[in-house]
Amino acid sequence: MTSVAAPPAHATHVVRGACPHDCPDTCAMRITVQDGRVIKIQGDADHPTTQGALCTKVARYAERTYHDERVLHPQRRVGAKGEGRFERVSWDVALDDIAERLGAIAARDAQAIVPYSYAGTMGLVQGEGMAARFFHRLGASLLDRTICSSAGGEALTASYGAKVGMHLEHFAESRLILIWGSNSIASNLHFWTYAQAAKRAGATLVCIDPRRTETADKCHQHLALRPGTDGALALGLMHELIANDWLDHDYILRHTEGWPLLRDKALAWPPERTAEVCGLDPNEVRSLARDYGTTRPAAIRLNYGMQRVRGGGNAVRLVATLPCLVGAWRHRAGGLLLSSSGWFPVDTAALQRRDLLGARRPRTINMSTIGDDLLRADSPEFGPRIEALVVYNSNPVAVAPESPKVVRGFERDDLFTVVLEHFMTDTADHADYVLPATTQLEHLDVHISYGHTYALINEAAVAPLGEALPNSEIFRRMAARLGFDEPCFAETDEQIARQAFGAHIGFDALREHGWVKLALPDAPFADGGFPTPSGKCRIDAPGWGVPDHVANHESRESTPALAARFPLAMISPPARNFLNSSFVNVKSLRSIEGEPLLEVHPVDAAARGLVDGRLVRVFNDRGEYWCKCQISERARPGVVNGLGIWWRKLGVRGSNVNELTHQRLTDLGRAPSFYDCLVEVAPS
Ligand SMILES: Nc1nc2c(c(=O)[nH]1)N[C@H]1C(S)=C(S)[C@@H](COP(=O)(O)OP(=O)(O)OC[C@H]3O[C@@H](n4cnc5c(=O)[nH]c(N)nc54)[C@H](O)[C@@H]3O)O[C@H]1N2
Ligand SMILES: Nc1nc2c(c(=O)[nH]1)N[C@H]1C(S)=C(S)[C@@H](COP(=O)(O)OP(=O)(O)OC[C@H]3O[C@@H](n4cnc5c(=O)[nH]c(N)nc54)[C@H](O)[C@@H]3O)O[C@H]1N2
Ligand SMILES: [Mo]
Repeated sequence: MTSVAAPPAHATHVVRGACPHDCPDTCAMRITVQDGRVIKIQGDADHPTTQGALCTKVARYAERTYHDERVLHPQRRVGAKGEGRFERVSWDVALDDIAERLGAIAARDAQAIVPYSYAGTMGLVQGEGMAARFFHRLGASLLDRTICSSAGGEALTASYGAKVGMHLEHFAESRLILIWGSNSIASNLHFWTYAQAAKRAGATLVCIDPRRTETADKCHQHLALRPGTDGALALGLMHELIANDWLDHDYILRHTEGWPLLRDKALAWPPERTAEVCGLDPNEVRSLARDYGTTRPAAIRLNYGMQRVRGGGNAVRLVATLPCLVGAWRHRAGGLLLSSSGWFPVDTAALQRRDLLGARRPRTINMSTIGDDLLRADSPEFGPRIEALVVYNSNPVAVAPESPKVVRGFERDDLFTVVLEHFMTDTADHADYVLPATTQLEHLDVHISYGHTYALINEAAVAPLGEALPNSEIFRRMAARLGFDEPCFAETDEQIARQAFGAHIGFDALREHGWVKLALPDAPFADGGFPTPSGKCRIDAPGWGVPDHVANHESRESTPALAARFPLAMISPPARNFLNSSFVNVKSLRSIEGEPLLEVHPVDAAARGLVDGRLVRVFNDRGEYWCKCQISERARPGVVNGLGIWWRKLGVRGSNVNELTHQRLTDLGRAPSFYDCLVEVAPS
């Protein structure tokens, strides 16, 4: 027997972590632990893209983990739904009752049970690992996870064949960077580091965003177009590339298919028409086209902000065509990055075990229409009424569109709702059971990134707090109670993590180094080689056709009568110090954000008698949202910016921006059109 010396009292050790949040940066973290408690969280200085820096939010992750409002024991509802009154119960009581309730529903039709989850953690183990196995084995409804990126994701797949693009690091060498539909400083900070390096080396930065963001402030130019007109702008740029022959004919010929069809469409978009639709000056269109047509290498950092409108998918396809037209891909610092997630060799079949469905083909529920779907009755088209929801890694009552309907759905007395959470969110308030989940400091996971090309490990730094359990363990225990005896339900988190990348990225290498860089070509499409069947960029894609500008669901052009009553377009981009609805309850971050705000241009404010700093009522036919008015030129005329997804209960009069958004979907990807929303504003 070997004896191990006890560590000296108060010794510290450092554990490798990965930020779990839904953000392109997926930072490598170093977690310092003392006496079983995390005392410090830092960005890993050795990780190439983290470079030792974390954002304000995650630098405070310990504050989140040790928050005195953490849910640390299973809770059973005693009050009315939404009231938030619960009593503590044991794990056995909670899990026995949940298994019995779900089992009884499944005996009639398991499709009446719906999992509801998104990217509260992006981990492959605590995300759709054991959870997906559980729901597949059960035969529950499938969930179409569309709430964030599926319009752009489908668009990239149509054009390039997968969600792939430039390496983050190479932006530092670009001479021109278009930051398109992204507030990088707020939501993609580690990209901004590379953009800054390029700027110092003489590159021009252009921001394309209806809002004058902090990122726009620091770019050389800002094109404040109307929301939902990016497709028109891309067509207008193409018009100028054609007219001035700034095209790379050789690249187009060898590495694209369908250009003549799009070329004809683009010829109908001279700068004047483009400017009229986009709300820009024709010279802004001309000068951007000249810069893009004549500067090498030119890169586009497209991001998901611009695809949350009806035509978001077509717009992404149009923008994604631009680097092919000018041959920007020839250089490693040219091309486009929307997402890098498609580069990762994730073994989804092993993680999620769809084969456990057998011959069953359950219906699919779109998470973006959960408001309507919870209120639907049985019907041949819809299938059974939803009788049970199991929510994890998501806060739908705050984040899903058209919350008046979402709330009504969650308030149904005949709905059985289980929520796995860290906190009593708006969604947890509506649960029958709230089950305490571990945070990233308390569980093992492995991660990919959608903004860089490194796989990462997250080791458990400390033991779970209270009675919290990892999501994986909660589903493992539910599976056991329902008698699921396939060997995959007995696998440990480490066994699941070891399957995540198959043989491509070894778990032991992740454990040893903390991260592993994917082996990819430097300039992936310098000589074509897109992951499509032909290896070409599909400008005309079978089943998708040729992209075109698609007007918003709600706008002056498409719905003039509605626009007469609700003349302002509202976008609702993230608040810098929150991560969607996460961190709203971390006091230090909430105090930086202050209160829910609506930015209104001075001209629009004057026309309505709005006063800076006063409460306003923002409304349309769907609902009302109260917040503080900030009169500011960050808003363009005709557009108001409702910042951040506040918890309803921490907002004004229990409301947040999603009171106003609708459930109509995007052209591709079946996604919500959060930023395609007409409203009116009045003093309150
Ligand atoms: N601090 C912080 N970081 C985050 C998040 C957060 O909530 N807070 N959220 C994370 C998540 S889930 C995601 S998906 C990513 C999102 O990250 P990005 O896709 O980079 O999007 P955002 O920074 O949210 O930027 C959206 C920007 O798009 C602009 N915009 C709105 N409508 C349009 C339009 O029609 N056209 C154009 N061109 N621009 C438009 C908005 O004004 C806003 O500045 O960020 C992640 N990072
Ligand atoms: N109006 C408007 N609405 C929007 C957006 C917008 O820009 N405007 N953005 C949309 C976008 S891009 C997105 S991605 C969605 C985001 O929607 P969600 O994915 O629902 O994101 P969050 O609001 O951050 O909620 C995640 C929840 O998961 C919990 N969580 C975190 N880690 C774990 C874990 O390990 N286990 C368990 N059980 N729970 C965990 C957190 O405590 C948090 O409450 O919102 C969308 N909604
Ligand atoms: Mo997102």
